[in-house]
Amino acid sequence: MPEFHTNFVLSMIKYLVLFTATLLPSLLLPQPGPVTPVPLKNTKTNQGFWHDRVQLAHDVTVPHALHQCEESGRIDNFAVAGGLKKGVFQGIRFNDSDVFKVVEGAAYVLQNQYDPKLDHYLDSLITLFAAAQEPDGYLYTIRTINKDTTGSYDWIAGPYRYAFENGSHELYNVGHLYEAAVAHYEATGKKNLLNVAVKNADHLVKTIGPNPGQIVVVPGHEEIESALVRLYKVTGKKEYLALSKFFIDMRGRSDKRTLFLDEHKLGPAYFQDQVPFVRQKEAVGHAVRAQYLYAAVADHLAIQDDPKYDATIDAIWEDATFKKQYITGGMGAREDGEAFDKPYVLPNDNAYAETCAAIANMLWNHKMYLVTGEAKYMDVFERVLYNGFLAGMSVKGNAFFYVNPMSSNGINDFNKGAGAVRHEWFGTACCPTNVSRFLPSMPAYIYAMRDNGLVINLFAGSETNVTLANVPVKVSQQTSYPWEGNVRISVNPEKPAEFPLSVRIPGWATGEAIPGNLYAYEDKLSKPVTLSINGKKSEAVIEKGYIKLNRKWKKGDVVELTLDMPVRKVVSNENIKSNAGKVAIERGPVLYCAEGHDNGGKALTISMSGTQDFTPVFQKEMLGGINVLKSKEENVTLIPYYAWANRGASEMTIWFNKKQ
Ligand code: FUB
Ligand code: ZN
Repeated sequence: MPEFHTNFVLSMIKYLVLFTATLLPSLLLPQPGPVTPVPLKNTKTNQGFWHDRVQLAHDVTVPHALHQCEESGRIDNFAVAGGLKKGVFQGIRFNDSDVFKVVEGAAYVLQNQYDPKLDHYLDSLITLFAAAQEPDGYLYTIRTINKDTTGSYDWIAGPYRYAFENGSHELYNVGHLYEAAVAHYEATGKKNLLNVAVKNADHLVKTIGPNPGQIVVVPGHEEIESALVRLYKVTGKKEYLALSKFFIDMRGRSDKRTLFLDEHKLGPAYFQDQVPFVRQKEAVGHAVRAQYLYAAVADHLAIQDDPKYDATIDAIWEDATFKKQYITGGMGAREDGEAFDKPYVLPNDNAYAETCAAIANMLWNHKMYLVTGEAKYMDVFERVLYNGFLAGMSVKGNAFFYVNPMSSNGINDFNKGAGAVRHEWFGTACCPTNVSRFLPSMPAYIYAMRDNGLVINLFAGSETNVTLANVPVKVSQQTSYPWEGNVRISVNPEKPAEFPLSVRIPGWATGEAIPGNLYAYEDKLSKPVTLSINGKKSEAVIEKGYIKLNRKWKKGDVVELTLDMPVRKVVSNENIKSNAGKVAIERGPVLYCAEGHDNGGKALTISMSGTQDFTPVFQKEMLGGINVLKSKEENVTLIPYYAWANRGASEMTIWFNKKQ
């Protein structure tokens, strides 16, 4: 047999064995009993902290991002690729993804509150996407526009699509297309965008895989793995699920790794391609790529159990959460490679903690929660939500941090040329567009369904409509959270019905700052949670992070909860050298910082005495309405970390030296 032929046959056998070894066992295993998310459409925010922000997404953030996509030529790229306009490709090779991400966000906006103008505008964009798509389904505007050119576009103009996938983002871009398509279909019932996504995914199914004539590719920037699962869920096309799994299982095995340009000196670990996924043990490499991969693994586990995936993802989650996470929930300490650093290496002033990595952390943890029902994942989610994520956007919703340091001298430019403040947009606009898609989707994370009952995971003024024990039920919450710990839950089944209502009691309310021992409250004190049902005091039994109330509910039932919200001092694990001898301040889920604006221009030199006491004072007109913390004895004022840098550049710190 000629050598070429032998190699070909051998590699086919290799792929067949790998494919059978990884895919088959999972097909034979029973389904796990996961939590079911409550669809976004069922839940509406109606008052308070999150309602204001969901409204902001509709009024400001999403329109702003769409406008920026127009101004920067991102939308024109589709028109040019589709031959509807003359021009050149503008921007960076992953610019298509930004447009898809904002369309996804716009689709959530429509789900929250229908807006015919926005709906029509999206249709006009979808016409451009369809025009830019090549006849066989391929969609990547930079290549379509530059097919026949040479020079700086050589790597794109070459004959092989996906040949440079570990740098090109071809698959990353269309991953975001699929997510947008599903969200748009769910919002409008229209298939115009879904059809573009399906045509592209069908092209991928044909092109990539273990069969003769197909190519083996590992996505250089994960994202499509989760997106394919999502597309499978609306289309029922099992081949999408299989391709997603193929992408996960081929990590560390691709033949195309030689093309990788190792500018960050992380090797293939930069995109989690160092060894097969099930042999990976730590969170490594680019923090967004990594967490999108881990989120996709959780997607698969929610559909089909797989002990190897399970063990691997648990080990990686513990490594990331227990050793590599900022107090904000930020991930990826290293600027070089936008990557995870070694355990406990979490510098403060030059922290990277990309906004996208915070969002990825939430997505990953929520998906882990859906697989397991464990409160610890929602504890991490909540920490990121109020801190690492929310800091990524301005209180007005139209300026963004790409990088999120834990301290700043107010001078050094850490934010990609924007200085020490947020910027309205970036050349690489991954963060503003990720905020645009996450913010309006927030109501989807408030509730879930489990054991034929409803779970309240987040406190937010809202109402959800679900069917429990075959009875339509409306459940609503009224709350001043996160400023106060009072929550009033109304349960209104159409007719009396028995089902469990579970309420997550955040770790912070029972003395645990974060799962693991990376950060801890200096004192363990907090008053027990109080609970009443229809005005009658009831014992608040917290089991594994939840109070579970199983009873026959009737119209007008009211559950009231009070969580004590003292101001707490937080200390770090002693292995984090950058926080040695320092303390941070939190109240409820909100992490505080000192900003020069409130403290005579200085923040970095503020130190805390052991007895220093803070009083929360609500300031309605300040920074969108916040509780500031005031300390009489030292004349120190703290504001929520998420609200810093909204009044111009200034010194800021989260961690304070302890006074000796
Ligand atoms: O590569 C696409 C996105 O741009 C990444 O997720 C971000 O980290 C930024 O590099
Ligand atoms: Zn980003």
